[in-house]
Amino acid sequence: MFRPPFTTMALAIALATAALAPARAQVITFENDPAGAPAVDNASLGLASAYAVGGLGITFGFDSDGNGTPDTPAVFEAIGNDGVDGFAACVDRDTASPGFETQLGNFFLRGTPGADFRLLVIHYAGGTVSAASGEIWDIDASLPLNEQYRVAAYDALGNLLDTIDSPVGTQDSGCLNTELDGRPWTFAFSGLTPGIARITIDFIGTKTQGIGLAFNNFNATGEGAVPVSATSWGRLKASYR
Ligand SMILES: [Ca+2]
Ligand SMILES: [Ca+2]
Ligand SMILES: [Ca+2]
Ligand SMILES: [Ca+2]
Repeated sequence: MFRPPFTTMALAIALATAALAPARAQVITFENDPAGAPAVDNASLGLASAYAVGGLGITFGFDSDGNGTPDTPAVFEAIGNDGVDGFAACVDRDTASPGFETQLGNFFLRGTPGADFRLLVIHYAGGTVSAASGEIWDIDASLPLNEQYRVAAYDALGNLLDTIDSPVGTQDSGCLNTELDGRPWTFAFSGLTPGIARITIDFIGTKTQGIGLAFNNFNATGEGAVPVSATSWGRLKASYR
């Protein structure tokens, strides 16, 4: 039977969208708050405000005094230079290097800029998972001082399951940087038993000020899925008209 090209293309797009849907649902992109409302620049993500992923509740917060309990909310940060920002990169503040714009989206999660934030705590309520991944953006340096992060996974009893250290930023921030300026570094845990109940991110670089954390695309239940933004789909569909 003759099938017009448009119908074939529409079918292909529908199938691709359906195939992507489950993975996208699991990735917290920080484009929306846990209630589903669009993120707002500099707005706090409440310490008890949980993203629902499957039957789990995922919360984020900074433990700034090191007592084991989050006390300082994380903050939604809009891309671009808007006065209070999360990172400085070649193109502009809070702006992805070319080719990484879709991966960053329009928002990410940050801490309060300044001194060491101590610890970002990601907490799972309602169960545990064996795998998770996420992105830390713009790991660079203010030579001779550098940036580096340590990501740790713990079980429900507080036992350490695994640790992943980021690369060390060995080049200054800016356009001469060939490492991670304006780019993501992805950590991924997998196959962990008895299951991850808490993930922490600690700054372990040598910098003592100007330390930030730009966090994005947290896949709470699996590894390494990069979301396809609504904007990209819109453009893709428009290009086939
Ligand atoms: Ca994002
Ligand atoms: Ca801002
Ligand atoms: Ca910004
Ligand atoms: Ca930078």
